[in-house]
Amino acid sequence: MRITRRRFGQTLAGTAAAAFAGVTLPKFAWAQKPELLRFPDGFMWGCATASYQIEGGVSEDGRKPSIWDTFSHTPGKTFHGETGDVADDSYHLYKEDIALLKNLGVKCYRFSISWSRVFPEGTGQPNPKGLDYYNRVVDELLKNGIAPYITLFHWDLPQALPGGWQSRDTAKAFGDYAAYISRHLSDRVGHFFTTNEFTCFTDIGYKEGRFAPGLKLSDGEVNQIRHYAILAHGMGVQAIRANAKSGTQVGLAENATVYVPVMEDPEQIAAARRATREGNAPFLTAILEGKYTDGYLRREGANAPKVEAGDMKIIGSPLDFVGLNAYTPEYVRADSSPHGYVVEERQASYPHMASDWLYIGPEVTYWAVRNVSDLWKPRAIYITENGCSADDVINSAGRIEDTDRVMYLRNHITQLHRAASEGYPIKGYFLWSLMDNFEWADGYSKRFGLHYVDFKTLKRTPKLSAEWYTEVIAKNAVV
Ligand code: GBH
Repeated sequence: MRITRRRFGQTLAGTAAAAFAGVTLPKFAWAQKPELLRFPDGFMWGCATASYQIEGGVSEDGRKPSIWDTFSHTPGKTFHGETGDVADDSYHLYKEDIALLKNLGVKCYRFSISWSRVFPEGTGQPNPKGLDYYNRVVDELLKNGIAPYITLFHWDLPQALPGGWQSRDTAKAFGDYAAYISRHLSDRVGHFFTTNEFTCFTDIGYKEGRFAPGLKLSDGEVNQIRHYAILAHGMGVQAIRANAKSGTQVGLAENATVYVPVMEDPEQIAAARRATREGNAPFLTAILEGKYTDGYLRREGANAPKVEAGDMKIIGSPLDFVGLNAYTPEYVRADSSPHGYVVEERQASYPHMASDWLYIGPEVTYWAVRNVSDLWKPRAIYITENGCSADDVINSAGRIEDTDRVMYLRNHITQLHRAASEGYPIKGYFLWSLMDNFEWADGYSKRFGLHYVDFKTLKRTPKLSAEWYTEVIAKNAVV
């Protein structure tokens, strides 16, 4: 087909067309350099970390152990018996870490508070020196123009709490802790996440035993733990509402299972929505609907959680935003089973990053936002974590050329751009992670950072991905 000058001109913006006046036009419109994929003005680019993974300083200034101190010091539980005793030593090096954030140009930083630094016994008397550390971090961030976003609970439960998440009292203790933190920090911190990733501190800790506290309890016991966990979230939301400065925004950071339709037709997309609702029934669905689905209660039968009057109302407390940690997809197809969908089995050849579980599927970043948004219409959504492990090495020039991580991130952020451009209420993105850190049961063997950390010297070195992310933030676009 012949493309006339007139037709071609219509496909270009006025300024671009003017630039071509008088020159021979290329044959096809798509030969033009495309515009960058820009994000909405004010989009919040950030990085994320968590207390036990970066802080070290485990017995300083009155901090007492969390269940992760106990677990990592138990032989055989973590890679090479590694622990968070020192980690990145961010307890002492936090100013250096905030300088790294500043160099990236991030607008915000998501970090978590070590509950047992502030309440060494989990409840009762607070430890002012513990809070002081977070006062220093918050002040240093603000001094550098970076908005602090605080996660209250990222798995490091105070060891002193009797029964841990097996006890309903732990939910109540979490509410008291949330009240105290929000009372003292909300003059400077505008956003709080209650908990991070329910399955990791309930199912993986209490059923599979691969995370702290390393138990293998029955389905009924685990469902009760899950219930106390979401109850804690709800109590936390209410405590923050009652104690924080007005206008403080509250949400959570959840690794909801992300269902990607096998193809984009209305039937498969509807199946992905159904799967999102049922597949996340014990956690996100219960929180955003204020009830357990009939399907979940039926499936669990006698093992379903015991719910006290008023619990579901607390659990369903309205949120200002939903935070989604997006890593790995499940592919779903519509079928005629009672739920109307089937989750596809993963082929052995399906590609993954350095962590065996980290299957590559950039569409998760789009579908995480879209499924949750279509189902529950939250006011705002953040991607609270996305990133990957890679087998980083320092080359002979002293550089870490992590092109695989850049590939991973570029594709995910492109998918996030799609969600933003379709009008979904996506407000920000936190890259996991600012720097290599203690990767839980994998110890220091899996690196997720934009900065390489030499765990002997604690020296931080920016990787190629840090350079790349700096450009993304500066241009507010995929680069
Ligand atoms: C997040 O979890 C965490 O919030 C963060 O602390 C962590 O460092 C980051 O991602 C990277 O892992 O034992 O093989 O079954 C992501 C979700 C769920 C992934 C638990 C690893 C256990 C893997 N994680 N899963 S395996």
